Amino acid sequence: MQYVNEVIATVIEHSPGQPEFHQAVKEIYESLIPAVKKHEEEYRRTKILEMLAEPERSISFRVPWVDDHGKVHLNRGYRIQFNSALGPYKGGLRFHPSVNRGIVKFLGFEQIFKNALTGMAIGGAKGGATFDPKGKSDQEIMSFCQSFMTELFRHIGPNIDVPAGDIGVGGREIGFLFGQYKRLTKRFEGALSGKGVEFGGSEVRVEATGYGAIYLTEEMLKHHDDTIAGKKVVISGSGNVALYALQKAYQMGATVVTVSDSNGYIYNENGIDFETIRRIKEDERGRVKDYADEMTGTDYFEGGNIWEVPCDLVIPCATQNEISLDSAKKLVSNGCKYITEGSNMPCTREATDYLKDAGMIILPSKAANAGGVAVSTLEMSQNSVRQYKTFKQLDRQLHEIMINIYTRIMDANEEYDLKDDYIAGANIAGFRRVAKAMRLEGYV
Ligand code: NDP
Ligand code: 2IT
Repeated sequence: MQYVNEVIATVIEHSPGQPEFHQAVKEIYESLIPAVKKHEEEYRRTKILEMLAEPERSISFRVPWVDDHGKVHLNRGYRIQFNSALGPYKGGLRFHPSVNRGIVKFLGFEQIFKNALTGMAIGGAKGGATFDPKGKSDQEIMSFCQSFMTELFRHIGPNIDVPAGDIGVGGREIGFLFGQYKRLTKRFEGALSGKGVEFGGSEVRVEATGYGAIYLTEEMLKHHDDTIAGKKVVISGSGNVALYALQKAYQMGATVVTVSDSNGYIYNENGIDFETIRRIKEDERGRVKDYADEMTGTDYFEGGNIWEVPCDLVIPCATQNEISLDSAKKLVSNGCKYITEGSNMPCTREATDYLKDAGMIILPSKAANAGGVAVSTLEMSQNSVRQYKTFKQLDRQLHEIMINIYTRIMDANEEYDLKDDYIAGANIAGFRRVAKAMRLEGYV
């Protein structure tokens, strides 16, 4: 479609050197074509697609800090406040050496549509830093987080922008960030989500992304007269999302045979034990290799390709573009039927196209990992009315939210006759809500 292609070309031209952002814009906008066609004149006139691809505000800043030996380090921090049509900016912070403007923009752009899909009152944002938390002491992490917040605090707040965790940012980092926010502003308020439950954090936030991914998978499988029980599952990564996807999949009767980190993967045909891997990763900050060293019957494959392991359902939970075209071919030839995207944009464009053509059923990250930001938003609500909800209440709410996301996707699919194209359905359902809010608020 000409309008969509023109916008994609302009976005690429105006954001050189940001391949992940280009990939996200191209994938989302091409899938919106049926919905854009319906309102082409209005969308062209109001430049809605151009507007959506341009962040409302983009902040980058220096983050100096001092290590345990007195050496000075310098990293770059980002916060990209992409769209506030639906509510305060909302989205995670990523601390990883690969972070750059293009990666933060792709994540922030995806977040607009994901947040819209939850049906909640949250805009889209993302942030992060080039900092590598791996191997750093708690004191060094605290020093970095305090320096990061010393700039960020002036840009955020419970009704402005509420950051949370992502790769490299978990409960420990959010605690240090929150402490510094409080010191600088004199305010004890919900300017961050993912806090410890002792100081305003929500039950179920730690589990939310992984659990939500499995709840959505269950809905999808029901629709295909199938169940999670009995499935052989490959999960990549061994961080927050991977661990709790593993736990919930196990509780529902599946066997998760792998998890991984950037060094390699572990395999056990009888399944990976949740409590052991959780202790190694969360309490001891260890590696997946430590699990294989401790548990007989588990093999460790240093540098191995996890996508070669045969399975029925694959749940990538590490990072973007972790599934290449070659890996997609391996998954299909090994008989894998379903993919639930835990990580954001885990497949390259070529991999996605191949998987679709091969008939693989894809639950896109925007829907599959939306449980995290959804419970973050429940944390914001609890903070604003000083309320505490129990694990059971929130787990039930999360489950309902994931079912509603599935329904929204199916409604869009039905309206545009998209069959089981969950990617297009999720994008269209999210887009429609944001586009309408932007129109009602006055575009310019
Ligand atoms: P964590 O930092 O807790 O875990 C990340 C895991 O992925 C680690 O095992 C890490 O291995 C691995 N990993 C990260 N980067 C790479 C890389 N470049 N190559 C290979 N392995 C890598 O992050 P999360 O679990 O929070 O996030 C995982 C994914 O889920 C991300 O895509 C994130 O955007 C997405 N997500 C997270 C949400 C959340 O609530 N936390 C919500 C929605 C989406 P290693 O330790 O070796 O680096
Ligand atoms: O990608 C994501 O949705 C997140 N990292 C979680 C964002 C949040 O605000 O909880």
